[in-house]
Amino acid sequence: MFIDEAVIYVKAGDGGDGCISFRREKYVPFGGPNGGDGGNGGSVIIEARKELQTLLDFRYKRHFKAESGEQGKGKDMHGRNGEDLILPVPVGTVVFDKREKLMLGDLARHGERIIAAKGGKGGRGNSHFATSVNQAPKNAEPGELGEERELRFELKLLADVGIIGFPNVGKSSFLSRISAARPKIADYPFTTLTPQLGVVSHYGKQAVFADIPGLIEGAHQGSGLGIRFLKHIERTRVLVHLVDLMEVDEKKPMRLVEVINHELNSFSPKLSELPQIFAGNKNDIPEAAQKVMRVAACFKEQGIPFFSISAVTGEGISSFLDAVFAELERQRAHRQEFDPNQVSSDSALKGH
Ligand SMILES: Nc1nc2c(ncn2[C@@H]2O[C@H](COP(=O)(O)OP(=O)(O)OP(=O)(O)O)[C@@H](O)[C@H]2O)c(=O)[nH]1
Ligand SMILES: [Mg+2]
Repeated sequence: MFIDEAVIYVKAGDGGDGCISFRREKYVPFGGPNGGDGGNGGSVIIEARKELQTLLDFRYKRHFKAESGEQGKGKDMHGRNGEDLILPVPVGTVVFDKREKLMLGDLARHGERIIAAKGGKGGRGNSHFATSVNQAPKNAEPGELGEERELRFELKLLADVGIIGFPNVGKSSFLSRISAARPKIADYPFTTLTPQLGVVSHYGKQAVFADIPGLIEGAHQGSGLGIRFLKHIERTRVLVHLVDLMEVDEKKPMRLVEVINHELNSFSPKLSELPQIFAGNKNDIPEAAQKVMRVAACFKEQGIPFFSISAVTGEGISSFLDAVFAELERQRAHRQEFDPNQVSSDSALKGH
């Protein structure tokens, strides 16, 4: 289980002060009070949105303030209310008051909202304070202060994309290149022993990628690290299948792919049916780069797109991610079409 977290500070808008003012009319030396009320401050509202997958955006901006109400004006004019500030979060986000350690809400459905900080009420103007004894009150109420809070968001993440391939092909290097995750990388097989998740943002789209231990032939019979860890990618929607260009036989590149697919199928036929996007890694090494054309041609013959990337230099990764995210969007749309009540991250609530 991987929990995405964010801590932010929110402040609702203050209420505007009530106004002290008196009527001025010709021939009336002391007009009555006509100070208007201050406007209410805007509240900070948290809203669940199904388009969002992670809390990544809150790593860059952490302070949020709603608009304050305007002060009241003369002639009984009410000050303008401050606008509410709506902060979108992914469906499945649980909101806590950090200091009080209090849960404020569990936003389980698209469109659900909670008020995280309430705007201050505007103060009343002096026209409210006239009495029979005091016809010209020189007092008005100040606006209330808006609430402020430190919030903690918690979101259970499920991987959207699984990274598969033989040991040492560069799966962890790829994840560390595209996310803030820092899995162990080393020049020997089975460096990764447990699944690692990373949050990836690509042109405003977000997804969670899972890096898992490498698979080898016979894994389903227990060779290498076996296939038990495949359960961590069972509920992903797209697989990134990496091939080491140094290892691949350029005449029969599909051979390596078939071995992996056989292992996936032995674990779960459903897993082997997930869409896979293929890339040859390590194209920064000249001998590897020389193979790319031929390997790509073999894939193309079968109508399968093939990308050439380097997890070290970053070459080719952007267009590869374009393809991965495009497929992911297709899968998400497909899922919603068949089950409109299910939103993309609701399964996160059910646990892993
Ligand atoms: N030249 C080059 N080396 C790479 C590239 N990607 C990974 N490597 C190297 O390949 C080796 C294996 O990389 P890892 O990222 O640990 O591979 P992995 O697929 O996660 O391996 P396991 O966890 O053992 O399955 C390391 O020495 C990396 O530095 C690449 O694009 N170019
Ligand atoms: Mg690894």
